[in-house]
Amino acid sequence: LRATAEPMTTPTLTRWLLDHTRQNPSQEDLEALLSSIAMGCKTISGIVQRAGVDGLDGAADTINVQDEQQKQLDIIANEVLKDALRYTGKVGLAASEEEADPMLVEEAFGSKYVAVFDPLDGSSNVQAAVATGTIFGIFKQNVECLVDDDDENMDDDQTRCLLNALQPGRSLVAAGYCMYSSSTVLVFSLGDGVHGFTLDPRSQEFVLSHDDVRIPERGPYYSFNEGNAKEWDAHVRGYLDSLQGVKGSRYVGSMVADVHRTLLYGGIYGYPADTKNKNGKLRLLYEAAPMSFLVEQAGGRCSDGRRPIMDVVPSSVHQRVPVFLGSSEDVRDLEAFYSDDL
Ligand code: AHM
Ligand code: MG
Repeated sequence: LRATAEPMTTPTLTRWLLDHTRQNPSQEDLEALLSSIAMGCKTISGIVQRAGVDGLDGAADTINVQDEQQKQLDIIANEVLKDALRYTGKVGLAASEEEADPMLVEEAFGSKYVAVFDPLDGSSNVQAAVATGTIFGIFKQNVECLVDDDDENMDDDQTRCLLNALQPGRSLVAAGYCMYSSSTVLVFSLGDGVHGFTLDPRSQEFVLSHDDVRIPERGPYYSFNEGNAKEWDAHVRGYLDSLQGVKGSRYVGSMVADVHRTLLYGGIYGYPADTKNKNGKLRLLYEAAPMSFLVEQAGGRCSDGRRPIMDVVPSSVHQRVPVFLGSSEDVRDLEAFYSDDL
């Protein structure tokens, strides 16, 4: 077959990944991982869309490690993603919002990659059919991980392997999210820009819809849960006061949807610490860090108020962190409100 100079149609994710692998052979593993995650997201998208019909939009009778009542869909989405990752044979360790501890993947002991994910973020919105999403990040293992079943030191080996999950956002090699909303959109970065693909409901293929996403330096919206304002510190309250009459307010209450809008239109998204939650609500490893990776790759900025989120090294899997991310100039303005008391 003779290749034409210009592609005639919008590339599907499958074709885009094939082209990308040809140009970046060293990223072959990552592209295989991304392909499997995309399959998992497609499955979750179908399940979320039918949840009201299938009676799956309610709570489960289980509590997760963070003392949150799980939704039925949290549990299902977690299983779908675990399966999708397991069968790649490339992920040796996986950490999920819905699992107390990172999981060693038996089928792939010793393999190079660590996956972290929030299978269905914003699931409290599901009953109202509001947007939800899957967030994921991929690290390379940085601690040698060899587990020998016959070895009397097996427990020590496993403990050492689990350390691979505690890496800062700066070490991510890929991250992304899939948003389940009026359309299903997969947005990811392999470390060279941000790309978005929309699921075509007819062909069930992801097609390129957002090539090389760049976040504007300033944006028109701020996105905070202002119901918590009384609990915030004076820095955040001061910053929010400075925005009144300057920016519009938009808050879905699903991080994926709020970050997606912020990436496309610009502005700032924040979930600050408050008097009840000293480190905020969002989890560093599988929410804040992957989103920060994407926002930085799109030219934006991410901070906990005083330092880049990407530099925060987790000491535990479910550690929380205050989050401010979005347009670089907007996040700098917020940081200036913190600089007084450094
Ligand atoms: P979850 O992981 O339990 O779904 O919680 C995370 C979600 C984010 O998607 C969202 O930004 C935030 O919680 C909303 O919290 P709140 O309802 O306090 O505004
Ligand atoms: Mg979450």
